Amino acid sequence: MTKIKAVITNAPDGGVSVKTIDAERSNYKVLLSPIYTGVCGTDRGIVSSSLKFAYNPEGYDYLILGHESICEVLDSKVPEFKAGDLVVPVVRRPGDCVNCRIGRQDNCSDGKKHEAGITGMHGFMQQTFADDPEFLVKVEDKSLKEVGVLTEPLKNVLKAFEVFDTVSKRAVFHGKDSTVLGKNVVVIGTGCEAFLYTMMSRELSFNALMVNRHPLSEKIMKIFGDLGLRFVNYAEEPESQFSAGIDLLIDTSGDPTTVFNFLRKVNYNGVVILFGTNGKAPPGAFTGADIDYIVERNITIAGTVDAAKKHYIQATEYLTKWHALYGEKLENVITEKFPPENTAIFTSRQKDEIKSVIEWK
Ligand code: DN4
Ligand code: BGC
Ligand code: ZN
Repeated sequence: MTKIKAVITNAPDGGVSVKTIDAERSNYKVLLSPIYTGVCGTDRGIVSSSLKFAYNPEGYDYLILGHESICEVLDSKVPEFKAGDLVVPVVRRPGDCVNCRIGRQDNCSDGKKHEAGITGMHGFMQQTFADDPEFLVKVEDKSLKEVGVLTEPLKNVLKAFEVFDTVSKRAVFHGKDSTVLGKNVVVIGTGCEAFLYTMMSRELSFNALMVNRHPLSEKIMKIFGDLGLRFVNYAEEPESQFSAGIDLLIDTSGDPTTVFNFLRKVNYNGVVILFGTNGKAPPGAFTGADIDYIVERNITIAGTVDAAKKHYIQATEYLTKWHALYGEKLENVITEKFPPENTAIFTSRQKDEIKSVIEWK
């Protein structure tokens, strides 16, 4: 048994804290230590209990947090990995349904999958942990030691674009030149996932715009501006910003009122991707006229969660490309690094935050 530090929640005394636990670390295939672990809306939802689906692993009265991680291999007993490799562990672990059995536990059909740091499985916010090679994605580019922590949130975006590709085929979505040039994506929200959706939309040649209901700080405007990303404060900007309509609407806010306000601007054969979740959002008014609008325009609304291992691999490839293009400008998206003991970061978004991470020394 070794004593290790872990960030835990869901214990009988509530909240979030750092606990020293006894851990068995002699029987492993790959032994890992985290370099950075990201904190996101999901972690905060678990800690505040607004996300009702989180639960502790069997036999435990607490849950070790952490699902966004970049780790170093400490030791490996399998040929695929060696000490010093950079890896990202996969969040979702398969149950026994047909989707889980083909490596698509992101589309689990009976809810019996588990998610590290979320549902029934300890997460990656612990000084060392063991994992199976099947659930590890190698990050070949060693310069991604920092931004590699964005692999996990970016994999969700890649799956969402796969969903978009599938559902947009019901009618011709592309332009006459076979591209999406001139097609408009609006991303609701300005957090890390919204940022990654906007980067990816632009990568795919869409016109991409991030929106929020308030102005952004100078610091965040500069980070987005340096990366050439566009933002509109919809509470102040004129409607003309959206006069060409929206071809693909992506929501990261989980706010029904905002989603339906923007949905009313979606073009014929448009697609709406619902991604943000917010159990505490006030109900929105959804009318018969809204149903008419959606029906008459063949609008597709698709929810999407998680992603498959192939999306993690694609995410490392895009991060390698973007890091080579933007360097420090991309690194600035990691807006602050905290020690594990700073548990206040789990209670609310930090000022000027895009991605806050825990740094494991
Ligand atoms: P986040 O950093 O909390 O981002 C949420 C963003 O939505 C913030 O920028 C909010 O702005 C913004 N927002 C809230 N209300 C509105 C509104 N009415 N109009 C415009 N913007 C608004 O969280 P994240 O980026 O880590 O994740 C985004 C969401 O996706 C969360 O709800 C996660 O639970 C969910 N998520 C889903 C999956 C999945 O389906 C994976 C990861 C995350 P402000 O209020 O902070 O200014 O697999
Ligand atoms: C993770 C997903 C997970 C989801 C659960 C997200 O933060 O990125 O992998 O499925 O939370 O809602
Ligand atoms: Zn997350």
